[in-house]
Amino acid sequence: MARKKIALVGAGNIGGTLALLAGMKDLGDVVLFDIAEGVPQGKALDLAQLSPVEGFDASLKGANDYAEIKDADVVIVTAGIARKPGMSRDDLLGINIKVMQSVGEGIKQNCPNAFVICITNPLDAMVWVLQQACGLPTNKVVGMAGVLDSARFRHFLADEMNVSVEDVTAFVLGGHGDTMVPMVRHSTVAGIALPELVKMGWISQDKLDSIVERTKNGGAEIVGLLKTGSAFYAPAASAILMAESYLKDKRRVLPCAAYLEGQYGVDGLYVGVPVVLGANGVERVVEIELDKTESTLLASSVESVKGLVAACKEIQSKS
Ligand code: A3D
Repeated sequence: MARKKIALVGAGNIGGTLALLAGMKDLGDVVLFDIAEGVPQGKALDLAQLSPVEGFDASLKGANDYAEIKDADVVIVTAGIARKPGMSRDDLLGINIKVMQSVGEGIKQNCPNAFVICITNPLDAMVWVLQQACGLPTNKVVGMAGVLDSARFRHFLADEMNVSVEDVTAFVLGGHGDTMVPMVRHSTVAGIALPELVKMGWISQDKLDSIVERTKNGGAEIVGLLKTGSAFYAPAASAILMAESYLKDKRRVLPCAAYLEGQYGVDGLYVGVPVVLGANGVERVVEIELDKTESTLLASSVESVKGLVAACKEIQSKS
């Protein structure tokens, strides 16, 4: 059986880490694409020289020509610019729209059957632009944010309660930004929901509230520390988890930015919701009943995504 082909569009901090993880997990042959000449080639060569040490056979290649992503099974997109300190995700909009249009064209021409995962910010708007530009079916184009946001939530909770991260489940709904909705009622330690754990004295309500806030600002916290870019290890690992679920038809239930057509009362937008990811891409959107507070928070998150998409449409209509 031929090896799968993974195309990584953008060979920056996340792109390089994606290539490393795809190789270490033997997901398939990797092509790193970037407009910067030499960068994808240099990273690919460095990683290829790591393969004998780690013992994987996947090939790694760098490219500046879209023809090299031909027939890729999975495309993970990080092309664009990342946030600098003091810069909001929305500031990235104008620049990254143009990047998504060129990447979308490259995908349309070379790998129209791929499963596409967008990471470029502002995420919920960029995945919308990318899907429009590449024209692939909406179940084959998703955004990565929820796996990362819920991993951040899980890490903070496990750290606070001094338990294994493996036993903490969490998920986050809504757009990727400070309006995201960490779902307290649906997050657990070994199946015990967080409100129950507050009653049991495992965590105080104040601490839980501060962890929810810290999760919402998880990206900005790292931007503030790094000063020259944004998080890349955990974002890369999160997208690889999604790619693996697709390639191996695992049908993991993961929070992703998925195209909604009526679910959660949203139509025609990408919003973070739990979905089943399998060989057909997004196989099912998991629609849970929300209480009043959750509905209000989600509605405000959806409004901010709508605002971003409207801004994209305006910029596109002028260009
Ligand atoms: P960075 O290390 O700057 O890499 C971006 C790469 O894109 C650079 O190598 C550029 O040369 C390349 N590039 C720019 N324009 C193009 C183009 N037109 N075609 C191909 N390549 C191009 O950034 P990064 O890897 O740290 O982050 C990449 C993106 O992910 C940014 O938009 C971040 O804001 C975003 N990000 C999202 C999350 C989410 O959870 C959604 C988390 C972290 C970062």
